[in-house]
Amino acid sequence: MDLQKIAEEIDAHQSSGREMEKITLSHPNLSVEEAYDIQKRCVDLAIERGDRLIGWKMGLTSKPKQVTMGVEEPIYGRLTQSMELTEPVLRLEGLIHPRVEPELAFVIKKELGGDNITPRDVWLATECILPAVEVIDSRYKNFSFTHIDVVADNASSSKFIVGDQGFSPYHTAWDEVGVSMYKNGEVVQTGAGAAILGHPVRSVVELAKMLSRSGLTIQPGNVILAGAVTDAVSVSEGDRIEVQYDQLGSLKFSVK
Ligand code: 0L1
Ligand code: MG
Repeated sequence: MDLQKIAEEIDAHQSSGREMEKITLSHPNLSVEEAYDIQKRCVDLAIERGDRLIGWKMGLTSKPKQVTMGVEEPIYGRLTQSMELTEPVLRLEGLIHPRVEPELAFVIKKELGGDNITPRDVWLATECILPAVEVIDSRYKNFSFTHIDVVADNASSSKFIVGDQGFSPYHTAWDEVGVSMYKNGEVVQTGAGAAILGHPVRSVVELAKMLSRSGLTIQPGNVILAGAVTDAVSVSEGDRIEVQYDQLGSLKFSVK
């Protein structure tokens, strides 16, 4: 199987914002390892065009989402510089069917890796935690895919925004942080940090373990989107999104 050719096809759809058929329809025997290989090749193509790897995201971090997908572990994706919104505006150009979900982001200051790391190791390696919102945008028609498809499509990574204020890892109990998401002034989702694998720190532990299977580590300076605190919500032109986080303030942006 030509993994590079599959990566080039997905990359073309990621870059142009055109939807595509699931790759498992034409390649039903792909393994999870091959799907991560395709994911890496896609991001390498973006890096060849001048983008830069700046971190990682964890997806399918809530039990209900894992059950829906028929998987028993989360998935990870790669975050690049061009995905980060540097002003509070989400532009729809180049996106297909974006959805937004409130998250917590870890900023890492020390290399983290290995298959036996603990939450204590993560706390020692964390510079700060930031409120964040991820914009997911599957390249597949109708946002419908298998585990293999979504891994190859970089775990639906598209855009993300983080708050300006970083908080000490010891600022609060992160599993108890309550979050309310508003769309055009109406509450559309509520949740708490515990939705992320019981505690967001467990998501970083899991990421380090999953990366170690491929000989990779989390690097100093990396930002990690730990996972969704609530279900994702579709957005369209003119929407105003505000997410309020207990003890962390709020994050707002508009959709244009
Ligand atoms: O970030 C996420 O939890 C989403 C991961 C991929 C699944 C999806 O696109 O809903
Ligand atoms: Mg997410």
